[in-house]
Amino acid sequence: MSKIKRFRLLIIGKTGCGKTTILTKVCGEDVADRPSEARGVHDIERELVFRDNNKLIVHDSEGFEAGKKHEVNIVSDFIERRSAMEDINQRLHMIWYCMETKSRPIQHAEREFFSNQKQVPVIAVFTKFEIFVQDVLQELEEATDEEEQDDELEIQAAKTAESRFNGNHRAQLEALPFPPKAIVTLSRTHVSRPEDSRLSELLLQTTTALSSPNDDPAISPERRKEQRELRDLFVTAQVADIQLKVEFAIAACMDRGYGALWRRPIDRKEMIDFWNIGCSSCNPRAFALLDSQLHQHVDFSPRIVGHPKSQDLEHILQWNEQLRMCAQLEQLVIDSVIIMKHIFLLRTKDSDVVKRLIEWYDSQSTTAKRVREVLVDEHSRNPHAQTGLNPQKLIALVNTLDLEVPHIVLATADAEPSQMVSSRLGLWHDCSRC
Ligand SMILES: Nc1nc2c(ncn2[C@@H]2O[C@H](COP(=O)(O)OP(=O)(O)OP(=O)(O)O)[C@@H](O)[C@H]2O)c(=O)[nH]1
Ligand SMILES: [Mg+2]
Repeated sequence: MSKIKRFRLLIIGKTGCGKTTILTKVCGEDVADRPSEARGVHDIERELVFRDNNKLIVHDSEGFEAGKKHEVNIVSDFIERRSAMEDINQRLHMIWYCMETKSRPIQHAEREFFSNQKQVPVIAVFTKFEIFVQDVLQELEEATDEEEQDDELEIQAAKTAESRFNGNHRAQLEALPFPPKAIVTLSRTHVSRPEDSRLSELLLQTTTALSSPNDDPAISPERRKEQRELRDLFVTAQVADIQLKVEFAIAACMDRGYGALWRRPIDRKEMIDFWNIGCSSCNPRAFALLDSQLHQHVDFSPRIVGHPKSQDLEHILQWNEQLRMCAQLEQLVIDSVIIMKHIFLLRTKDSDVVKRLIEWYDSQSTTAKRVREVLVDEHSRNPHAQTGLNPQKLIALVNTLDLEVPHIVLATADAEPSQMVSSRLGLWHDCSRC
């Protein structure tokens, strides 16, 4: 069991640059709605914890105004102290340094920040990038005659803004002694989906910054394991990017799954843990319930490739035996991950609803049929292969399937899952104190 319980993030940025907006999207909770997180209130020492997300702790700092040496010192001391802490749960794991994208060059405070070495990875986040593009568009409009089409100008403005940003902001930051691990631009974060605002890019870069390079012999196996756990914890904690959860869940399962080809029940720890619903370590009861329901309905379903009752059994029996087992495992993993994605999106806490959802997926879902079809097609092309598909192919398959609306009929007349029902059935408990 991992000893790391919460991911500790420091978010720095001048007031109004969009820090709370980013946090709200990443944590899935309206941080600004809570009185203690009123705009402009900052105390870097204060731990921001979230009601429904127990895997994340955030420290919020308003950054540095020119000439305020005292604030620079407070932040520097905090980072130095927190990054040296013995206890990994007290240690700082990541810094997002936010700046509003302006046409003026990088400020003195930023230059100073990235001139000192830190023991914690830093990602530079340029917010409100669309305003920067808008300013360039206005400039182009003023300089162009009426003939030019609006949409052509918009494309040109986006390109010009991008190249100005790369030539100025990015180049200046990258030339500093200790540049950020990554530079990400965000647009319309307050009103867009994570993939449109590029928030997904911030999450992806954060996981990359947490990964230790494979070829660095100076990193001990323990440190490497710790980094991996931190990265997985971050993927679990964030709720903005579902594709990232899918990717990590499938990659982790396939990594270990092929090693235990014959084993049933399959190990569903990663498949479940990344969704932060029935977490195996902090909520073992919920985990066991989900695990056993998935096992009952998915592992022995007649849908599974090679099931004795399936109509195409004769065809499947022509495949190499090892390949048959690989295809079965791939199907079990994909089925479980898609079901977890549905449970996550439904935000249901009712174990009866969960049970019905799993039954629906197994018996009626067209997505499940599609998954089977794709796997049979893929493997039929090379029936004598001894290995399964590349995990990237499985990830792409799941992430390109449209979400299907489940048809679930609830037993109770008052379909709204009530607090009482969920606590009686005991699937969930309040794990905010775990
Ligand atoms: N145009 C635009 N506005 C944004 C964007 N992100 C956030 N905002 C708006 O900017 C304002 C400030 O955002 P906050 O998230 O409260 O900023 P903050 O950094 O937390 O501010 P303080 O708590 O005062 O430090 C809000 O009105 C947001 O809706 C963006 O990408 N584009
Ligand atoms: Mg704020």
